[in-house]
Amino acid sequence: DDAPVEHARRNPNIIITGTPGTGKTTHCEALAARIAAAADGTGPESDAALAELRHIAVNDVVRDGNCHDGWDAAYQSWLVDEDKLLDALEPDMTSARGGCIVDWHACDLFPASWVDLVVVLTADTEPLYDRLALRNYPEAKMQENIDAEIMQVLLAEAHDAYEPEIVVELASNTPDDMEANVDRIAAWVTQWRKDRGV
Ligand code: DAT
Repeated sequence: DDAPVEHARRNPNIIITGTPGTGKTTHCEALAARIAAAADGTGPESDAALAELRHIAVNDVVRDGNCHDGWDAAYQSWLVDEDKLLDALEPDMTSARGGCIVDWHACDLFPASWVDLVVVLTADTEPLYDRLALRNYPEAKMQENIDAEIMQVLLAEAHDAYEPEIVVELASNTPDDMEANVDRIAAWVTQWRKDRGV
């Protein structure tokens, strides 16, 4: 039947994903600043719904929670143990509070039941190349990431793993894009809570 299902979470869990360099960290930091302002009452009234959200930097969880089998020096990344990572994230992601904003360069590891919105950030080749060049990525890693972005790997991964209604693609080429994206995510959170009478 069509009876509405009571949602177990008070706040939506949001995955911010995208190829390295598309702007996940930058977007999450901007969101975290708005969350902090909403929580301490210095933000605009229109951001009130953000007060209970929190940013979980998955890279920090991997490093601090030892959710890896070491550092791959040639590739300059952790060899992530996904089972350990999911165990570390589970208490927050399945809590009644919810409201976890999680940024990671993959998304299909997260169980669909944990996820209310998947934001796939995308960037054009030119700005992405410039951003990755500044990081001094090894050539192979650079090329792999540029190729993955051109092939829209993350977008395909998100669409394979989650319902189409919860996957949104947002362009992240300019500071204006970022500002618009953060506004849009904040507005989406507000609407999500309103729809559920939170
Ligand atoms: P990620 O976390 O996805 O690897 P990031 O947030 O660290 O990416 O961003 C990489 C660099 O690009 C950083 O110097 C900020 C810049 N950047 C990200 N999004 C941008 C945007 N929409 N406009 C301009 N610069 C952006």
